[in-house]
Amino acid sequence: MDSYSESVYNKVVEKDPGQKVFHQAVLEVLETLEPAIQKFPKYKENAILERIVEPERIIQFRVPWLGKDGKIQVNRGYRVQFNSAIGPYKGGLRFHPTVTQGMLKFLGFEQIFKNSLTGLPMGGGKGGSDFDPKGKTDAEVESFCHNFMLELYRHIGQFIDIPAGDIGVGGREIGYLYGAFRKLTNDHGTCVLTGKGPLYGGSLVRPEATGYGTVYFVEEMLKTQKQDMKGKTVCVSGSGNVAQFATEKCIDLGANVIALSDSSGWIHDPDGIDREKLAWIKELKNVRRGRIKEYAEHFNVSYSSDGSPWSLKCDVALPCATQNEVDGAEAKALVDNDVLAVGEGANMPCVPEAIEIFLESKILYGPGKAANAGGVSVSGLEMAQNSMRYFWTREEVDNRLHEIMRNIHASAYKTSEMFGDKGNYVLGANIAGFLKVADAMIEQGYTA
Ligand code: NDP
Ligand code: 2IT
Repeated sequence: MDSYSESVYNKVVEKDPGQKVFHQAVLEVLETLEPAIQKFPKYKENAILERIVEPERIIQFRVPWLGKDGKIQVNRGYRVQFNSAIGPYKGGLRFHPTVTQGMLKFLGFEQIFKNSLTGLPMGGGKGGSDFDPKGKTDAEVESFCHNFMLELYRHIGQFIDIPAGDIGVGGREIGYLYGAFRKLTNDHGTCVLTGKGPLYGGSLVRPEATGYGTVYFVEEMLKTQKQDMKGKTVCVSGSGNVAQFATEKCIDLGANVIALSDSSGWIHDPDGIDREKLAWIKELKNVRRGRIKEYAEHFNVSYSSDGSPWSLKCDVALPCATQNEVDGAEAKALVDNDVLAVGEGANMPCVPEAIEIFLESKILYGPGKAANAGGVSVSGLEMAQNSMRYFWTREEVDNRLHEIMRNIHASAYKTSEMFGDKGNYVLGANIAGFLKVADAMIEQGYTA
């Protein structure tokens, strides 16, 4: 890195030495922005890098709630309002016991560039809690969501900050959060959350959007090599929202998904997951809230709590679980097994060494900021529909999602070419996302 970028990175580490995943996300972006920073001196002159790594605002709050035994529990809630240069803060809420301020800063930082790439007017934010929804009753989750909103409601709004789902926050949680917001504010019909149920203002195709969008992005990458998804063998990690709908779109396009996972282990189904099996998985995960191991028992396939799906031979790999889930050895195994394309449904699922291996081997590698932008894109479309007080059909939303994913691919590809590394989607996506936000920051003056 040049000395300017390096000094910005060193300050980030010095200020918050414990926030490792945030450092990782910042380092990747700074390294890839270098050609743009060198080409356009205005970014250094306007201290854009120093400003863009610092969240505009972070809210941290206490969330007391009632356990099923009637005892008071306490968790920590956060909202990181990272950058609002091009639109109100926009990004999901994560409920997972590992959530820290540093994790939400990494996710909020990534969201700035992702949201910019969608072409819609959305800034970057992220929030959540160290609350663990696993094993909790519906009543406990409802109590937590109500108490979380009891503080969050004063910081969000359709023109301020619009949260949505992420790990541990799906339709059930958004429903409870929205109900609490409505009760607290006597305000219905404005778009304060996305991912709402279609009965109360949600957009069709929002649940499917991240997974579908990831596969649309992979399709675009494959097209550059005159390939498509038909007949491809696919490994997917995770079995939550993103993994389920990535699998569904693979089935739609004639590909064969042979692996899925959760945080306990992974299944290998060599015959492939068909629509019926996928419907069974959706019921298992979204209704019964069970473990993927039950799939192996029910369909008599193999299950392992060691290793990962990345040891299998596949044409396409879709990490759709969580950050840093693909290490260097797994990336090497994928490349050695002739993987054609990797599309990140999750945020930052590949460690830096894995990314380097993918880039060096010249496989098609679609980073999360581009490949998983379909979710937030349809969130943007939900906001648009709510503003119009109107609904689009499923087909209309899906067509718009598809077009947005094609545009994101074209923009990342074109930018990689412009900056001298054609086909490096990491560089292309980071620079394309950055330029728009950085220019908006400059136009609005240094205090904005
Ligand atoms: P879900 O909560 O629906 O599913 C998460 C899945 O990942 C589960 O199978 C979960 O297993 C697994 N998982 C979570 N944490 C870990 C871990 N530490 N180790 C191994 N497996 C883990 O979340 P989503 O599907 O919504 O999110 C998945 C990824 O996609 C995240 O990185 C998220 O940030 C990203 N994303 C989500 C978007 C959305 O619209 N929902 C949009 C863009 C990106 P288990 O049940 O055992 O915990
Ligand atoms: O990481 C992400 O892009 C999301 N969790 C979705 C954010 C959103 O506002 O829909």
